[in-house]
Amino acid sequence: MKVTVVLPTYNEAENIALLLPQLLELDVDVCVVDDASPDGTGALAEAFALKEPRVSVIHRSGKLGLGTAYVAGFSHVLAAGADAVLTMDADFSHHPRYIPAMLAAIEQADLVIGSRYVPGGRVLYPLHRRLLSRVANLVARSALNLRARDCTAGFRLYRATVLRNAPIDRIKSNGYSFLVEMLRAVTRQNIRIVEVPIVFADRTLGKSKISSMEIYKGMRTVARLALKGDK
Ligand SMILES: Nc1nc2c(ncn2[C@@H]2O[C@H](COP(=O)(O)OP(=O)(O)OP(=O)(O)O)[C@@H](O)[C@H]2O)c(=O)[nH]1
Ligand SMILES: [Mg+2]
Repeated sequence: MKVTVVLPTYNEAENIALLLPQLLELDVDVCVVDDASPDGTGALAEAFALKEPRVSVIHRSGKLGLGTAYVAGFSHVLAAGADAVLTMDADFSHHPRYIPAMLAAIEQADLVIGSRYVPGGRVLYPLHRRLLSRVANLVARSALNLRARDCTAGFRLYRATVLRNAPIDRIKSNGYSFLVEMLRAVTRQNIRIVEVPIVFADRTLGKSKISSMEIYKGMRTVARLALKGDK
């Protein structure tokens, strides 16, 4: 099975300098989706791509958001023949050490989630962010009737068929709430979901991009989807 990692980046130069070599030790290809990061992440990724044919880079014109970065990455890697697509944050919150367990789990599943909220999973965030993450997850899960324990996780491994059958171009949200809307879109296909426990660590390098605007937009997305019902 050819597995490609879609790695959205915005100002993650220090992190990808360490992460790309670790990913390349695994049996995966990598597609970096960089939004013209001012810190030179795009150029650094390009230097890796020159040396290593398993790395490709999509350069976008500016910070266009996490959701559209995933969508751009999905179309690129599906066209290049990926059988499964892994998404993860580039800041080591999603540690590559969990990827082998996720790759093993996809043999019996259509979607594997690197999950903070199954036994063995944990979140090493400061208390206020832990609470925020819990509440966001609980609200999304109950309002939208989602089957996963961790509905807001960006650490996911999708079979290509799942992505091909999902109405991705109809997804309206772009930032972090894209993940919830995406989960809702794919779980309508009645797919097999397996959650692999992960310990989610806070970033140690680089800066956070999440803003209170994103949190507000996330709540608005859940409300919009819940009100729409099953239509
Ligand atoms: N291409 C692209 N990547 C983005 C954008 N926004 C965030 N990212 C990347 O998406 C991943 C998650 O973003 P983070 O800033 O780590 O968000 P977070 O994990 O909620 O916040 P922290 O806990 O502070 O790290 C990281 O790899 C970012 O570099 C964007 O607009 N475009
Ligand atoms: Mg992060």
